Amino acid sequence: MASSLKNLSEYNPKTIPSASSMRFGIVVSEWNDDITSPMLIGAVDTLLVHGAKRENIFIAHVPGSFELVAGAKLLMKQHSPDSIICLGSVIRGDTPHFDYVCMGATNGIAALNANYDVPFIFGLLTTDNKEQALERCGGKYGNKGIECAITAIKMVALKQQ
Ligand code: INI
Repeated sequence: MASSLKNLSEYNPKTIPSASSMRFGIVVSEWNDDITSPMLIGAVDTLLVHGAKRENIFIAHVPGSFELVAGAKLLMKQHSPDSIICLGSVIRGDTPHFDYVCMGATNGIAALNANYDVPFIFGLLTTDNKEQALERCGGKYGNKGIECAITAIKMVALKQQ
């Protein structure tokens, strides 16, 4: 299991660069919003804790995880942020739909990273059930939104070096 050994919220704050001059986009899926809302809060709070200004965080809500890529492209066009965090939760059901949504979002986010000179952060929870998702949006394995915010700050700092 990808996160069985890692708490997604744990990091050493001393190693995180200041985000005070950075601009961030966050695109978040409304599907499973009981999962994605705490991820969004975790991401925003973490950016603020590390110095980002509220007016430099641009948030777009999209209907489902399949729309994360289109939402990220819109944010890019409208606000030109230094990094975009993509947050979604796909939970396996009885049909192969799960696989197609995961594949579309994952390939799309990878393509954005390849085509833009900006880091797009992969905050898509892909779980077999709701319990696993709850464990990763503020439960026993931490909050994926926090991990993504830290990753975004680190990637912007890497580019600015
Ligand atoms: N979208 C999600 O973000 N999570 C899901 O679990 C999900 N399921 O299970 O169907 C889901 N489907 C919607 C999809 O992302 C698109 O919004 C829809 O297909 C319209 O394009």
